[in-house]
Amino acid sequence: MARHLITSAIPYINGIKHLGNLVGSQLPADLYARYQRARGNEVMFLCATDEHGTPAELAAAKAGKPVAEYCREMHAIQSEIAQGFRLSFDHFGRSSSPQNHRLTQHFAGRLADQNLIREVSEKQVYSHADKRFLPDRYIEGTCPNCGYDKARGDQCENCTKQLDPTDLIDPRSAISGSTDLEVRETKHLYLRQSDMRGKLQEWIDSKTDWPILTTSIAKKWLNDGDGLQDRGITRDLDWGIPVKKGTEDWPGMEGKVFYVWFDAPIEYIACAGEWAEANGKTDADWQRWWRTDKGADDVRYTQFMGKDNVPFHTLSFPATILGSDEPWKLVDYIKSFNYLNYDGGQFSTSQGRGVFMDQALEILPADYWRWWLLSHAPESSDAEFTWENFQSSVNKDLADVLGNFASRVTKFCRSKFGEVVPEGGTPGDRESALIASLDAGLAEYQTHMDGIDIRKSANALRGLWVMGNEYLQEAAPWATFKDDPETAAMQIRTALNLIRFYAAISGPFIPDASAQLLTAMQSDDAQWPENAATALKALPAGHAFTVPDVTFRKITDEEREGWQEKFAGTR
Ligand code: B3M
Ligand code: ZN
Repeated sequence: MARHLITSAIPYINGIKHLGNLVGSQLPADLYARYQRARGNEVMFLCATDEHGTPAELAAAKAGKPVAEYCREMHAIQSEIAQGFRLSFDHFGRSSSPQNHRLTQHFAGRLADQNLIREVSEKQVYSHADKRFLPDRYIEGTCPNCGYDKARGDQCENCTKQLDPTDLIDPRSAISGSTDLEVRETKHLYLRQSDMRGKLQEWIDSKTDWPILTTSIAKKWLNDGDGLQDRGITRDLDWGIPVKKGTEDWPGMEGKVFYVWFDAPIEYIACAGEWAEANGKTDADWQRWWRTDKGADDVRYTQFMGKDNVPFHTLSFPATILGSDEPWKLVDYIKSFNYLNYDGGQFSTSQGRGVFMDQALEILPADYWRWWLLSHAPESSDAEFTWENFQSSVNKDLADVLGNFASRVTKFCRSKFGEVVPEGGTPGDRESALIASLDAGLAEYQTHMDGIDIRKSANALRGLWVMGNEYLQEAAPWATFKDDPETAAMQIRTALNLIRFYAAISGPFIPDASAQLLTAMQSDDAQWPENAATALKALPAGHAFTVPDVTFRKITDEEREGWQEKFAGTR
């Protein structure tokens, strides 16, 4: 039995994510976790909310809530939506957990001990009215170059000139509008990533099996010069993990917190600690996933994320881990994704353009979305969601091919033989040919799932469903029945067994339909099939079943048009 540690990039706390976010990390991670469990492997699948940073503070302020309360509520909401999509996390943690506080402070202390942190004095703008330092983007004023009056502290949008906040004429806080600002000297911690170039280069070069998308981004940043600059890992904010050196105070760092991108990936580890606490487990129980000196040396660790997150996972986080010089598990494989666009444009959180996770579940069950998103995952290039494409995939693949197969077979059997697997007849050449193609199809499906080639996996699975339909079409038990009811019984027995076979192998993509079909077949045998010949004997003659309710319904043209209009913008 292999052991798989699987993490999905952790979604920001501020708001409900759209389908593009879902397909870029959490959903494919879930597909892989479900597949590995189905294959009998041991899995630890972790995700969490990313709760620190300015966006969380501002979203809380906008909602008129203390930030801790806002995060608690949003975590509960995101968690419920994740369950709605059947994301099978072993734990859905929070980057604001006590475990992550301790571990982040621990890593900072270790990095300091290894002489990988330096202190830097900087000038920053302080707002008296807001009682805080303002990051560049939260200062506005008039551009000295073109006179545009809403230029930001880092850049003028109008003439694109790069700016320093101190360049702005009449600067003001973008949060409160206050002009009561002052430039103050403040100290920050920098991680000396540049010292680690050699180690990182060597590690990335050893990953010859990574997807091109991941490696090309990693190498671009590594060789670009800019990518491995020393990185500020502290911020002047109230909300976040207080800067400490292990458990000790850090002189001069009072009132400061770690930068969100420093603590967020550490939450992958801390989350396992949260899992242990929530489930009455010991430290040893989670450390066997994360510490190579405590049993994690045989773990395979796979991360899932959108392409914009790749530099943080191929450079910054490994720099933290390698720099600590402690035996933490490093990632073995990084699966990254391009973007999913929406109906001729982009998903937009600010404009409410596109379908958000809560809205999706209000109009159709999870499996419909899971199937479309996974079978169109933006792997080799950006992909686009269109309602026409969604309607046609659902209606053809799910309703016509899989759903209709289950419905025709069970209804025909009920009307001619009753609700039991019929006996009699002997399998012949057609059945042997079916078994041979199923075996080949299953092998192909497994190869693609093992390689996390998601679109190819979906194609292979669809191919297996099609084989059943073609078999039924050619065998035509409704015609056979007239002269040769024994052979028709054998054909229907084969087809009923195919339904259970499909339930067993489709679970990673469409878990609810899979469970429904298994229940209808009155089977609790969800075992991954060894081979088709054995799988097609799982339900013997005389085994009772029921006709399932509609597994997948079709999407009408009116629905499609209505939804297209509804999700065009301004949520
Ligand atoms: N929250 C960005 C994102 O959701 C960020 C990922 C953190 S992974 C450690 O795309
Ligand atoms: Zn300008």
